[in-house]
Amino acid sequence: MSDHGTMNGAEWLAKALAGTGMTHVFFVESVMRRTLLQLGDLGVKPILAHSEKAAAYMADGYARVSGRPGVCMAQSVGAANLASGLQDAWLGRSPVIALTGHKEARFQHRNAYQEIAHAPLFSAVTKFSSPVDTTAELPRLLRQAWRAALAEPPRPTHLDFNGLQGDVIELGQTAEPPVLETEARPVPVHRPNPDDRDVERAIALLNSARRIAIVAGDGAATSGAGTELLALAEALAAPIATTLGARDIIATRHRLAVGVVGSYSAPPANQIVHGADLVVFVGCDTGDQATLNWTVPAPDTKILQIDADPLELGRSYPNTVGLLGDPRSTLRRLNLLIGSPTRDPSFANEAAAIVAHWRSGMAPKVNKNTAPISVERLCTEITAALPLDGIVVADTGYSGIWTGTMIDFNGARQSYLRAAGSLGWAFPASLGAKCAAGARKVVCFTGDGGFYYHLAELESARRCGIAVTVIVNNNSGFGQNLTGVRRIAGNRPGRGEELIRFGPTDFTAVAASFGVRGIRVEQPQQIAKALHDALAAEEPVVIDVVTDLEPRAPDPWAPPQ
Ligand SMILES: Cc1ncc(C[n+]2csc(CCOP(=O)(O)OP(=O)(O)O)c2C)c(N)n1
Repeated sequence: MSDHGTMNGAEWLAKALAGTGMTHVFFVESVMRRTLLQLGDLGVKPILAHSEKAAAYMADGYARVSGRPGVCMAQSVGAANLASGLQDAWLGRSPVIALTGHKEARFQHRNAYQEIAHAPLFSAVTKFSSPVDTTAELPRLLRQAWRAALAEPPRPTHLDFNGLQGDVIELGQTAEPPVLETEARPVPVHRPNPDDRDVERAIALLNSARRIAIVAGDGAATSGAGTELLALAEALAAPIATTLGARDIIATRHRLAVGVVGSYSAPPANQIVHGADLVVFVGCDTGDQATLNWTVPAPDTKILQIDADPLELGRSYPNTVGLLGDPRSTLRRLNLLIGSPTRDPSFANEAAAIVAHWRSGMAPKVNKNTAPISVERLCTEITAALPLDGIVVADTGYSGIWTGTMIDFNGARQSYLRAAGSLGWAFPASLGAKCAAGARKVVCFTGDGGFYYHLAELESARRCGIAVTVIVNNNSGFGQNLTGVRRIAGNRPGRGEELIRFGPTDFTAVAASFGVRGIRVEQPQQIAKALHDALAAEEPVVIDVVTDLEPRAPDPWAPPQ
């Protein structure tokens, strides 16, 4: 602080961020060195990543676990890489704040080295993006970026600082207090309640339906609405399906839980939701993944939809009664009004029978006791080993389907984070998640294809002491894509496999070269001990599980054409 009660931009930024309770930021050198040093002095740990995309994924994992903004930073030429890493945070509704530098005005429009326009790069992946040209503007613009990131729906925001390294802003002075918010709150920051008239319509609809299915989406999970969801489901004898992102919202073994619905699912949930005469979407984006391309439920199904974002109400299903409100608050209100009606339990019983039938059909794979290891067995072992407050971070593709269908969660303090679609997201995201998780254990589940993307972050994990357990489902290829490639290649043996096969690679040797402990698992009997040892360790551990490329993850049930 100078004599005049002012401070430079670096000090302001560091104090403002530290004042929010943030514990880590994620970056690639060369950016905002003064700010990063001051952040370190204030107890906020700067995590140096090996690529900007990984830094963005780390900030995303941090944000998803903490419910608070995750911050990532890159210099001008790294901005495009950083923006590409925000795609998953955008799709996954995660409050990531990206800070970049850009060259000063005198460099613009004259072939400046290493620089293209940043605004177009960030326009598709942020809901607020602004240049910050002077230190005087920094406080209000950072407050705006902060509020916008947290506002419903939470999504990335971006500030582009004057100076290649954002450094021009760091030098100017400001007299504003370094404060970003009046009260530190996680998402959802506000919990609005729906209009009385809409609530009346909703109650009438619920009372008139016989076969009600609930679909809890990512917004319901963010809202922490599990208890209220179960209460409504019990009162209505309604099975609960979830999106992949809400897999952890209720105990997955609860008798009303029917699993993940949509395209990354096992058959029961689709079949059950499709058989409902009223579907209650709670905090669900009703996108193609959640609805199997808008076929589950069928397009003309009666819908009651609860969402805190008015743009979501009726977006994909025309026959919708909408309740604009926070899922948890809104469900509380509905529960009070609905009371304990006498309901016919036959739809819930039907649903439970479908789930039980599917589970018994999976038993041979779950219990498979020989090599090659079945992924269903691996997932069941993860269920058994996961601490009561453990966190699973899953990559996209089969990693999402397998973990979302075959790992069970207790509906209490266990968490499940999944990639919103970007292959390779899980490993860096798990590192960020661990930074926010404190003593909670974090398990990353990735295929070898996904793990290859950001192998270099093994070095970051070791250097920064980020103790995650990385489970690599090592089938030496892009397993999920085998079916599609074979279809195009005319099912001729071997044809097209060069499009999807890798390895074989021993990821324990890769890990060892980074100074990270590895455990190789080739037999199903070795899984339990490997998980036990890795989870007991206070260091990162890679469990390299050798599996086979051929087995297929569960296929979703689709309605008859
Ligand atoms: C950035 C990106 N590129 C490509 C894809 C397409 N894709 C989805 S799953 C997948 C294969 C994943 O392979 P791996 O991680 O080894 O898991 P496996 O399917 O073998 O279990 C690919 C290429 C994607 N989702 N994201």
